[in-house]
Amino acid sequence: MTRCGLVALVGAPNAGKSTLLNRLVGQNLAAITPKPQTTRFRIPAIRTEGETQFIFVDTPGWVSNPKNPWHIALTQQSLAALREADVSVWVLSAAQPIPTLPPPTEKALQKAPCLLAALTHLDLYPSPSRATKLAEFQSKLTSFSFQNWIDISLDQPLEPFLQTIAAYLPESPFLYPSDALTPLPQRFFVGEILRSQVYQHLHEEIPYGTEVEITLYKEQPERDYIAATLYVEKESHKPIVIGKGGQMLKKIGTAARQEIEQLIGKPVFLELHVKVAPKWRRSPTYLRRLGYRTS
Ligand SMILES: Nc1nc2c(ncn2[C@@H]2O[C@H](COP(=O)(O)OP(=O)(O)OP(=O)(O)O)[C@@H](O)[C@H]2O)c(=O)[nH]1
Ligand SMILES: [Mg+2]
Repeated sequence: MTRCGLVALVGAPNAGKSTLLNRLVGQNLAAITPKPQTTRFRIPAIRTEGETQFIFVDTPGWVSNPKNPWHIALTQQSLAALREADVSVWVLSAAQPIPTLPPPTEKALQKAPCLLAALTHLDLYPSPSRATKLAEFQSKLTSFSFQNWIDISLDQPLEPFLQTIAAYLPESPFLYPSDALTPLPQRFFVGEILRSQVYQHLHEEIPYGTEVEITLYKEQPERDYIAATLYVEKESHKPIVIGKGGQMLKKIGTAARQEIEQLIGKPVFLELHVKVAPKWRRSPTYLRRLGYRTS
């Protein structure tokens, strides 16, 4: 009998959820940056091994002190992933303080049918303090019933983690073909690449206040044609994203185009526009348009 199920990767911003997702499926699907709130939507990614199919779901980091409807929409996605999951993995960074949780998230984690703790960033500690750090997390998080604690920092193998999860997955036929990687369309990942380039090239509030909409994705035999709009929150942000003589937008576009071409394996024509969506992070209408569920 085969096993198959949803495995939610949840946690605070910057905990290392997307890094773990990419390691688990051996592909750079989710954007990774040193800045928080890199992931904004749920990203399912599939790994099939023998009789087991894992459907991992990367999620946006939850926001402990939400300041706007966007923060709430981000947190809601990790809650939705927890509701659907067969196994929930709380990704905890040893480089961050023991996290505070938004109350609905705390409840959801306490109710999760199967909860695992996965520690990241322990590679930053030499061996005696590595064990102490792990013990410190275990002693502070006693109100949750973890089935297991696993160190999945960058220097650790993934096998013990995969074997533990496999044991908790329900018996079920596979939900996807065994060579499937993700049910999301390529244009979603094009948006991710663009946003990660915005994160890498721009600083302070700008990356958080920028969202990407792919407005046209035309597949052609020789060269795909993609048009995208970068929405910024304020008129004053527009010239920063565009740069002097269009230099910044050009840099972002060139770097993104190269990554997109690697992803899809053929040349791409990428057209970028910058528009102002006033205070989009506070506007349910803009949030819905940009793909967020606001209720
Ligand atoms: N040293 C070390 N760095 C790590 C580890 N895991 C992730 N990182 C780094 O931590 C930073 C954040 O990683 P992400 O995977 O983007 O974190 P995330 O939880 O997906 O963050 P959000 O999407 O913003 O919620 C990146 O700079 C990673 O390279 C780890 O185990 N050890
Ligand atoms: Mg992420």
